[in-house]
Amino acid sequence: MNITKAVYKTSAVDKTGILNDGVPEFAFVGRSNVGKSSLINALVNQKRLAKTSSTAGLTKMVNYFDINDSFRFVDLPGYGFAKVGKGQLDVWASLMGEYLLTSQSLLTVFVLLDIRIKPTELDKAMINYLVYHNIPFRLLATKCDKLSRAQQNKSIEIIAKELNMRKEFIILTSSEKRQGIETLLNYMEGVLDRLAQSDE
Ligand SMILES: Nc1nc2c(ncn2[C@@H]2O[C@H](COP(=O)(O)OP(=O)(O)OP(=O)(O)O)[C@@H](O)[C@H]2O)c(=O)[nH]1
Ligand SMILES: [Mg+2]
Repeated sequence: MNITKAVYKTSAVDKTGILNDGVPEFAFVGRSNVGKSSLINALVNQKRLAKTSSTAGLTKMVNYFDINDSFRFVDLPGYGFAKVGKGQLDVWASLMGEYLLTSQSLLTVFVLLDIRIKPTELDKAMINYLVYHNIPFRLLATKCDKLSRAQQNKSIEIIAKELNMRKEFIILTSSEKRQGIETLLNYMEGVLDRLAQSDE
């Protein structure tokens, strides 16, 4: 699949802003700074569609991007940002919960994990939440350019074991080197094709 058009649509700061107009969505979640916005930019081949930052906790809203006039990417706020106070954490949890549970056209949630870091309790909580609520998801390892191929293999085995998943379930990516971008686009194309068939 080629992405030929990608435009910012809107942002939701609370549940009233969550879109439910039938357009299929792929959402990106993960710890703050894991590389969600960078991955969206790599997928659409633009440098600055989704705002990225070396300052953790930049994306605080649910940001929607229209892709090829037919589906959406949704950049979700990162979790595990140390400087966030309890009040803000509640806002985050309620916005995320609202998004994940009420989005009728959510096709897949991509859970991003830094290839160099063992999954945290928050990563596990997120995955358990998706399993519990029967929300389809895939795991993505990010920033793979930071490791050699041999180290990537080793890390992916550790991560898979920690999460009780098969390592084939994790797609290795690098926004910097465009590793895994085509695999990810093909995966999404497959999901969209199946949706089109089920609608016929
Ligand atoms: N080397 C390398 N750095 C990356 C990669 N992806 C992201 N980064 C860097 O990691 C930092 C965070 O990236 P973002 O895309 O802003 O992360 P995010 O998950 O959107 O963060 P929040 O919006 O704060 O939740 C930036 O400094 C990026 O340049 C990658 O594939 N390789
Ligand atoms: Mg971001």
